[in-house]
Amino acid sequence: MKIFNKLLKIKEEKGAGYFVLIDPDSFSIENVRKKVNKICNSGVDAILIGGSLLITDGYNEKVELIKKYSSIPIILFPGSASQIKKEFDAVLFLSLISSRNSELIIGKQVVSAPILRAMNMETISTAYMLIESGNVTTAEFMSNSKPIPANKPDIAVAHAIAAEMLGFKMVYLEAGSGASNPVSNEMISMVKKHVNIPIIVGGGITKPETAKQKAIAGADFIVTGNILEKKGNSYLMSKFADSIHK
Ligand code: 1GP
Repeated sequence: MKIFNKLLKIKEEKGAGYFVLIDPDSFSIENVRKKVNKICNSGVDAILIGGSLLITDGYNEKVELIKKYSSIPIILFPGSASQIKKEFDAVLFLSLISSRNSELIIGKQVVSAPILRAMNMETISTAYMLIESGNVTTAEFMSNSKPIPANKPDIAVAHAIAAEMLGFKMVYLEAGSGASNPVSNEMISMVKKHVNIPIIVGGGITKPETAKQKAIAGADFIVTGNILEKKGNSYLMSKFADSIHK
């Protein structure tokens, strides 16, 4: 079964799905097995791997080991085309539709599309929107683009409708890693009302109760990253999974 269909099934069966984002820079090769086992045993539905920057060595080896030890899908959340590897089960094929930077909307995708096709990699086209979140996030800085104002859900809605019309499979409402404020429930529910494609929500979600509220507002998949890097414990991950799943 295609990974996208698996994700749809998870959403149907559990109400909403839970993704954990891991940044390859945040752990050592020696810790991969333990880290992946913890994630897979805590009710997480898929592992997203990626980061705007890769600073430390060992990326290739880490991805190979994550694939070896993971019993759930591993999906690339790409910061750049150089992060593509055959070990991924699928790639979130992102287009930064909230920007007006053509390189990030279509340029990078044109460079990576033939590589992905040659690998026969599953691509999940995802309309990626940065939402203003109280501080300048890495994604905002690196993309040199203006996020959608947090108090203008109608702008996010218009982008999401355009994304659906353009044939994207998913929409990602991104407050940015380590955001002070996650995407508001109001914005999520307004986007949900206007489009039928699944909505991923991430950035600054640090409490299971917050994740639950995002799922109730209409998020189909919730992503947490930072909070688990800080507190990396299975208990917290299980709490997130329980709060997100119905
Ligand atoms: C970032 O949405 C993800 O791309 C996760 O954000 O690290 O703040 O959980 P956090």
